[in-house]
Amino acid sequence: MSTTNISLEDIYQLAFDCLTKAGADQANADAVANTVMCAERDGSVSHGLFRIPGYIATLNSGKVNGKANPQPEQVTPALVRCHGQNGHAPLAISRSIEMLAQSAKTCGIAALNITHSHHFAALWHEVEALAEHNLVGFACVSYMPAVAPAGGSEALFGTNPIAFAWPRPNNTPLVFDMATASMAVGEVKIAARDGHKVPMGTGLGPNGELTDDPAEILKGVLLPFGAYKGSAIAMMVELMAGPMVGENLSFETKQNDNADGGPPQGGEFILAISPEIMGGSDWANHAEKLFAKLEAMEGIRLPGSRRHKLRADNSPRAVNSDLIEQLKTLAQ
Ligand code: NDP
Ligand code: PYC
Repeated sequence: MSTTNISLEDIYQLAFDCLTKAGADQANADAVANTVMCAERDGSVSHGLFRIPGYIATLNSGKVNGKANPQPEQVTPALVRCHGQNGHAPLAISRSIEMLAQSAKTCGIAALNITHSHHFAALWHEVEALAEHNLVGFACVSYMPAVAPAGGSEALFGTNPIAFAWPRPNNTPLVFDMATASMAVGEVKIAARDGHKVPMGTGLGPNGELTDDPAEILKGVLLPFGAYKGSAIAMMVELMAGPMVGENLSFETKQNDNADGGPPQGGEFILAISPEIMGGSDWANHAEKLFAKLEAMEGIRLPGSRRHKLRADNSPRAVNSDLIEQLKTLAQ
């Protein structure tokens, strides 16, 4: 694969230009371009520039409103709701997080429901934003059927990611952000594009056979991580990001989607908890004892640490050259 070095500023600008060219207004294009730039910066390549053609497809097909103006509302002291106005999710999220954080600081625990929104990004943005307020964050979102429930071979669950952040005062937060599928679809597509195999157990080919060929899995189905345990968590996400927030289950999402290849409409559930109110003033020091034990163990690293290390490096990123050329054409 040939790559082109591109600065973080140029990554942002390329994404922004593609989005505005396709009809997004300044606020929406800025929110998505920032999410994409942060993903490239942190090495989350499957949710960086790679996603721009999908975002553009939804603007071109008219499925997504590039001029959405989502406004969060305080439903109860501990519940914030944001109707996404059929826009891409990043603007609805960035406009709602502050209200959620203030609610959690008042009530000890608060939730945010986002509906009528199109999520195509990594989830760590939303939970890290809460950790910056010294809050514990949890987020989940569903997708479209791509994953067979454990024991089956037919897609029903989305790749349904969950993300968790634990604030560490004077340090980067502890964050994990993972699909409940063995691998995100984006990662499987990148492996197929770059000619890499994936671990056996990632998914099944079109005839239900186990395979390590990502192109075959894309014609077949992904498996949940951790067999029936991951399957149960994927099911939980279906419920929490669907009926619990007044949104669709993944199979319903697919029935309503126009198959333009971009993110479908769905919901997101985000929870914020104040460990200070919940557990008392020793929460941070107490948690550090666990992190110290983990970091002292041979072969262990904290989730999120790879991304945070990459974030400290401001130098240009190597991006697939064909993708850059495709995006330059879209931006003109
Ligand atoms: P990965 O399997 O790459 O990583 C999952 C988590 O595990 C990360 O927090 C990662 O931390 C951590 N991790 C990885 N290796 C280790 C290790 N050796 N030790 C400790 N921790 C480790 O992610 P996925 O493929 O499951 O998901 C990729 C992205 O796709 C996510 O950001 C997710 O939000 C996104 N996604 C979005 C969807 C949507 O609908 N919007 C749907 C599905 C996925 P680190 O980052 O430091 O490596
Ligand atoms: O990579 O599985 C994925 C995904 C779905 C929606 C956004 N990312």
